[in-house]
Amino acid sequence: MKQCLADVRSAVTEIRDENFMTLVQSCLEQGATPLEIIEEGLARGLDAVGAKFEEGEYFLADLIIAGDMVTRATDSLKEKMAPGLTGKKGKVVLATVQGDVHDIGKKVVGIMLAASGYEIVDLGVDVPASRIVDAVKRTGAGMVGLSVLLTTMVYGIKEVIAGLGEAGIRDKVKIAIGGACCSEHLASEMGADAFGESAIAAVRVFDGFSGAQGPPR
Ligand code: B12
Repeated sequence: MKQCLADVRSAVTEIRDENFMTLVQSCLEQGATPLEIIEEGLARGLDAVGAKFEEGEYFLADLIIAGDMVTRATDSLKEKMAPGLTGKKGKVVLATVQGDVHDIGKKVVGIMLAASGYEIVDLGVDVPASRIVDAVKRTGAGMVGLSVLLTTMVYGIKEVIAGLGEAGIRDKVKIAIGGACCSEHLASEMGADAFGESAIAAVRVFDGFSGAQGPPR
């Protein structure tokens, strides 16, 4: 791994905010791609922060600062990524389920999907199932990506699927899930069509879906 990626990773792990954006910028100048910086630097750093939080070494305030550092870096790297084929591969509604405010992974997935040619309708975080179903109907999207990081909120996935069923459009929409607490097993248990473990996997999963027709508008 490039040394600068390891430096970005340890700056996040150790929550060193001073000169952080300069470090990210210099990593770009040394030839790392925005995606490498996000996946190998920022995201791995946050994994370590999460582990320290779980062990009781870090507190909620640390999660907030680390999350903010990574959000700033991700937003700035997004501008450096080449625009995709702007929506040629179809529309994807993205959301973090109700009760869960984790935003970063969903955003990264949105950046990668947009760069690879999807039109993204990002509904944000803590989104009730009814808003997701409404967005699918309004936009005619054939694909939905749900982000879930909290084990306690996984039933949000089932609610979205039930809502699409009640609206009579479940068979027109493909659904993928992802986030720290998700797995293949959870996807099949909840009735989702696929699980993706990373933003790169998300592109593979949605490429497998594309051609999903979406509901009539
Ligand atoms: C940063 C962070 C926060 C920040 C979030 C800031 C923000 N703007 O998003 C804040 C401080 C708000 C936060 C709050 C809390 N958090 Co928190 N948080 C994290 C942390 C450290 C990193 C998450 C992250 O952004 N990772 C980086 C991104 C890039 O990775 P990612 O989300 O996994 O996404 C990637 C893949 O999963 C995938 N993916 C993601 N979404 C999707 C969607 C689709 C469709 C696909 C295909 C793929 C995909 O692709 C992404 C890119 O590669 C995690 C630790 C961890 N290991 O996840 C804990 C963690 C998720 N949090 C946890 C907890 C407990 C909480 C709190 C309950 C703490 C508290 N006591 O209040 C609150 C909950 C608030 C709420 N209601 O949601 C626990 C969850 C435990 C569990 N299993 O339920 C974790 C695992 C920490 C831990 N080890 O204990 N948190």
